[in-house]
Amino acid sequence: MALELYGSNPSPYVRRIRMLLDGLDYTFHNVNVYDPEFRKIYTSITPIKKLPTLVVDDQSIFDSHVIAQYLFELKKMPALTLGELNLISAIDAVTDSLVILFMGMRSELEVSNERLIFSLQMDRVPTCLMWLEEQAKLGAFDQLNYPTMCLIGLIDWAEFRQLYDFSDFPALIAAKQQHDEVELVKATFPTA
Ligand SMILES: N[C@@H](CCC(=O)N[C@@H](CS)C(=O)NCC(=O)O)C(=O)O
Repeated sequence: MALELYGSNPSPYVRRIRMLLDGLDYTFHNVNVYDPEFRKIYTSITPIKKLPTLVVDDQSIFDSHVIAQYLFELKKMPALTLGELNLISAIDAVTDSLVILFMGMRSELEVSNERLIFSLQMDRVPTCLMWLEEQAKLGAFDQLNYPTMCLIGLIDWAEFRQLYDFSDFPALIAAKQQHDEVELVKATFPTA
């Protein structure tokens, strides 16, 4: 079985999959999803044209959630609980909102509370982080499990891109820092 992962180095959605792929033999294609030439090729791999995509022999698997489900089954790991899925949904909500704000800036739009699309994201990010902060205090991220990999991906990416200051959420920072020295975490840290 050949596993090929299409992703980029800093992407939070890709990093969680790279961590989950630990122990499996796979090829990593580090690509630029915004490059028009690459997008032409990528159409034949995924119509969604987002990262990550995992190609297993001739089968493409789109979206980190479906890839994760596939890898959980492949590695015979227990299915995620509803509580864990909620953690991931809240982390994804923050990630998606920061992506929208980032794309707004890259598109040279007015990224402010005056624009509905951006004010919705600016409202969602702190409420999700406050909820996640409470979960962190309860120990939700003490193990280096899949939700924790998702959290690490979010915080390191947002800091790498200078998109968000997490200092109002010390329990989340502390939860992430518990795992900073793990080889797998260090090996997948975002780089330019
Ligand atoms: N729900 C998707 C989100 C993936 C996603 O947004 N990936 C970003 C990179 S971090 C991307 O490919 N963006 C390109 C685009 O939106 O066209 C997943 O979980 O895989």
